[in-house]
Amino acid sequence: MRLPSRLAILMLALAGPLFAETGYNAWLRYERIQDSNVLELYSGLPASVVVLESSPVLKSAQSEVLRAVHGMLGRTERVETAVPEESCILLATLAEARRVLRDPSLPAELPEDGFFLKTTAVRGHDVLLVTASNDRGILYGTFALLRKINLHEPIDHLEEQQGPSAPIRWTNEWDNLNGTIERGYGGRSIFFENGEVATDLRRVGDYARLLASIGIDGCTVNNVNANPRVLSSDFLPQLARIADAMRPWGVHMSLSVDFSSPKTVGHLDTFDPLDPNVAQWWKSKADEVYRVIPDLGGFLLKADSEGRAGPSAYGRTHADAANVIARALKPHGGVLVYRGFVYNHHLDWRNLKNDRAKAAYDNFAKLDGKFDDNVLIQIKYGPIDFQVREPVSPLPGALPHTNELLELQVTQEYTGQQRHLCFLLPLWKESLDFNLHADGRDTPLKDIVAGKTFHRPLGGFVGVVNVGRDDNWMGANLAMANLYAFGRIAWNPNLSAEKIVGEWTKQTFNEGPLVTDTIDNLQLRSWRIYEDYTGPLGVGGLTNITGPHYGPGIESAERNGWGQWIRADAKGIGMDRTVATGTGYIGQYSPPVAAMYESLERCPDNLLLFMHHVPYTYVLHSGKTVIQHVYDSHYYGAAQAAEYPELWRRLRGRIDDERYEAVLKRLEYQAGHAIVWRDAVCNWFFRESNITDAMGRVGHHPNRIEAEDMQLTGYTVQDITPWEDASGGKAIACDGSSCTAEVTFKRAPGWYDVGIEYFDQNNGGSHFSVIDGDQLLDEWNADLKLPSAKLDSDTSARHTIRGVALRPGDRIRIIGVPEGGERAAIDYIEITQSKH
Ligand code: GCW
Repeated sequence: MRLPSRLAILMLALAGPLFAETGYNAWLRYERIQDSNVLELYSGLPASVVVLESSPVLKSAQSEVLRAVHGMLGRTERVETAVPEESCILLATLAEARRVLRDPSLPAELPEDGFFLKTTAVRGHDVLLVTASNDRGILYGTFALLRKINLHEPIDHLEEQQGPSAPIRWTNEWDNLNGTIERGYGGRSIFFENGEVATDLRRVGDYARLLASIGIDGCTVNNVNANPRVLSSDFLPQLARIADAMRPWGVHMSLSVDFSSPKTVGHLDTFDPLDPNVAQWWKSKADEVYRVIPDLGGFLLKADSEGRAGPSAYGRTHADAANVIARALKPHGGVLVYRGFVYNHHLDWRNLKNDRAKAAYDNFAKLDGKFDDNVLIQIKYGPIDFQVREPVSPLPGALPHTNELLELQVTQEYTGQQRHLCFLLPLWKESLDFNLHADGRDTPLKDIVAGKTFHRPLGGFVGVVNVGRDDNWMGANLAMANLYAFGRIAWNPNLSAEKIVGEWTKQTFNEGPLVTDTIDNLQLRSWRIYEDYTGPLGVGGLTNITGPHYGPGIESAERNGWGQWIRADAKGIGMDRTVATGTGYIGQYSPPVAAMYESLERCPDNLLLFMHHVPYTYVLHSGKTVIQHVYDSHYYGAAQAAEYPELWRRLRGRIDDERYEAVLKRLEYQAGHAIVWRDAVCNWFFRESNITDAMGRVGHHPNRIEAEDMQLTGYTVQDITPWEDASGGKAIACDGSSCTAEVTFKRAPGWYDVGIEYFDQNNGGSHFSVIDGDQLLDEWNADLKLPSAKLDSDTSARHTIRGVALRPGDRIRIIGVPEGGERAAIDYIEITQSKH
């Protein structure tokens, strides 16, 4: 029997917002294949796609085949519910496949969510089989098959088995019920608006499809800083709609819960985890939740951290807290995920023995073995907080009797917030491959968290993603590679960064080697370059940690309770975390790892300042002093970032204009902001150490004219705080309706690029125009949507006017027109000889 109508299925598959080239379809664009040699590879593709049983997930798999084949090959498959007398693509469970095909080479069993792709035959007809032990596995196998076509790989002799590295592969979304997203940089929530679940959840379904295509099987939809309302009875039916939207893609919803819920939602007078009424409350609540959402993955709990309620209120342990909820979830097959990110953010900075990095281990290692078997501890890869460079947390090696999850951050909170290109997979790979030598064995992190090392029943990977309503989900097209990479690495941590990024680029853009090579190369280098111009030698984030975690704010880390100290003074820098003289953090590692970090000789340069306090003149393995390394790496990193737009421009006309322009704008902005970072860090270190740059760059900017030195009409000079956020510590701002800054050009006649370093606050949209004599050179609005309303490194941005003919005596005038609270402020102009 033929299903109702293949057109109907195709229409269904193609329904939903079909944006042109906004990035909405991400890596599932299924671009039409033009190359006849490639098309030839699929000439034998069967014309029918067969699904023997009906389920929402199998329907998704089938519709995906139709959509992809239609997109890439321009053909419309016939849909069938029985194997026809002709070749077919068969999507079937292993049990069904064995019954229908009688192929003895089929495996007896497959791991959950794993799949087997096989070219086989029945009654003399070819069968392209996608089989698995469960429907979700079939869906994953289908995506794997379609990916092969998207990558232009042959599919005529398939015999391939794959399974996920770990049972849990989830994302966390830090969405608030009011529609905002904590550390989200891609627009407002797709799940919530105005305190309710969003009315239109089509995007949620589309997101679940993207997640399924990379093997993600769970999604925690609300912020770990959880609003207790999620557990209130009237809210649950709304949440069920989200679960409904994701279910056809095999994605389980889970919820972040607040530990004080028995009191705040349940109106008990306590939330003490050992109180029987509290235990009963969690039990009834879990029963209620599962009545409404039967396939809920479980609950996620952030307790006793950053002001969240927790068991310490009653002198109880994290195990007491986790287990009381886990027991309520257990009868329903749910898990309780407990965040390992627990630390005191009121640490006394004066005490040199205090160390936030020790917190996770100190809190949890002693509780190993005390957690129920449906509890998992979710641990960030580093001991601090998603910094651009951290050592691997020692905690995973210290929990042999506890289920673990590794938490990675896809949203670029500390790594440029999607305005900077920073492809994080190389960082994750380094962490995953790191050998913690737990138990004196070879124990790479990836094996521990997957549950392999200690033979745990559960384990896996969590990515904090925070997608939003922007067309391209994350606010930047190239940042979507981080999401793709997270899914692929959670599926198989042994895949190389080159392979994964290659897959992503080819599916997201197209097959031209110039395009793919350029983009792969940009992505693969971007994390280290970001590290180079932002944070040297493992010192940690030099960003404004009490603000938006974005631009430089070097001393913001010091002299407060947050514990991200860099311990810099006039002589030296770095946290002494040694056992011998420091905080003792290094002693949390197994002996071989501890021995490496404890020793100045053996500690790798890139973590030196995380582990040791050294003088600025300390000589690295590279032969450079610490201070010269800081200068050199920041100049090198900024110079590399300056090349990004140049490299990108080579792709003009080779990819669609929409994404070409959107990415170019970001890369140009990044090149400018890398200079803000470079100068802030170098100037700050220079002032602190009083050691000059051997290359003579730091503090010398011969092409720069400070705004405060220009002839000003209306503009007033402002001191900028912190001082390193502006060149010379000063800027000019306009409090009238329009102000002017003017300077006479005195250099040789020629072609120049004129860069204007201005401040793009988020509380207005000032207008700038630049005039040479009577001629308007350029004008623009300050509308970059940067994360601050102040004049500081978060808002400092550069606008470059290229190829301007200048000669001595030219009067260059900048006219700033403020708008709203934004003051059309300017830091400096920089006039360099044009390369073009
Ligand atoms: O790094 C911090 C973030 C917080 C976040 C916290 C966490 C959701 O700045 O915004 O809170 O980590 O991971 O819980």
